[in-house]
Amino acid sequence: MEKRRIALVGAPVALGASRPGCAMGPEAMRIAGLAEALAELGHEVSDHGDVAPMRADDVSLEGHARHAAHIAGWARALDEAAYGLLKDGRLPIFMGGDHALAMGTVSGAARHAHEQGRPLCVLWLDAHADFNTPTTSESGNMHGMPVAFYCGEAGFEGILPAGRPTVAPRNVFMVGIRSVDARERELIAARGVRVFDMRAIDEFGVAAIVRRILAEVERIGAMLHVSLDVDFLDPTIAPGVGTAVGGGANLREAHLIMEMLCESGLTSSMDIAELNPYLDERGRSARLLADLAASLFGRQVLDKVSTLATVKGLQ
Ligand code: EXY
Ligand code: MN
Ligand code: MN
Ligand code: MN
Repeated sequence: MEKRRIALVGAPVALGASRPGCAMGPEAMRIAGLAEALAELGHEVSDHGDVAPMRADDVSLEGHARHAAHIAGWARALDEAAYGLLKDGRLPIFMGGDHALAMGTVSGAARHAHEQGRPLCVLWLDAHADFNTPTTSESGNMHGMPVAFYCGEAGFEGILPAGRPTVAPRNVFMVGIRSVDARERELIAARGVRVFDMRAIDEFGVAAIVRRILAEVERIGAMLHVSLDVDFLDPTIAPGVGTAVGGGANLREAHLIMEMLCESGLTSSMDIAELNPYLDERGRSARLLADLAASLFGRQVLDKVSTLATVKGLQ
């Protein structure tokens, strides 16, 4: 694959979730050797350290949104970080941090794409839809709201300057979904978000689904932000997460998605969200995430051409 200028950025957002621990995520990803794994593949890798939240005392939201001003400060800082790094020709990987981080990272990516005259697509790998608003949320946890935010739903006014580019809901592709609140379900259906739940994975397989998504991204000439929530994976392989839901993606499905993303060359930015090292088992979730990121950026066990030739020889 083409050699990329990859920028690692820590985003230790923690107050979007109710269980503490996600603030340790970036450090765990560093210890798991993410930078080294990517550099070994020939990419230019730089670690930009951890982002700090900006001030956003001016923000107060109607409804139920815990720590709204603090999360707004993160959204502002991460929007700037994503936008600036992309503009500089880098491929940022944001190491979370709970998923509220995507309010900023995706908004920054959408702003950059808009300036390039291109749409932004988002591949949202998650057990959850994260499409609540302060009005619909039962928990008030803002890590359940980032997609609604960057798609421009009402209720988040004042977090970023008015008029910022949003993501068209039909350009959001959710894969692995298996836990959606009642009012969230109505919203994602009404807005036309494209959802491939676990049932779809079981029925069609991840290859058919991802092929279709990538063909659409290519067709519309979009940039692609990949947002990987640890709870997309089955908790038996990735226990280091506070919102585990059984029946998630297995190791082979997750690697296949990463390998297909790699072959497409379409990924322009990425989040690794919700890693909670306090709940992990001796770093195994962090190591798995580093392995998956390495697959996305070119690691393969065997050369695909020779593997296919062997398969052909059997026919
Ligand atoms: N839908 C639930 C809520 O809004 O509280 C659960 C959200 C979990 C969010 C995790 C990060 O994906
Ligand atoms: Mn999530
Ligand atoms: Mn989730
Ligand atoms: Mn692999």
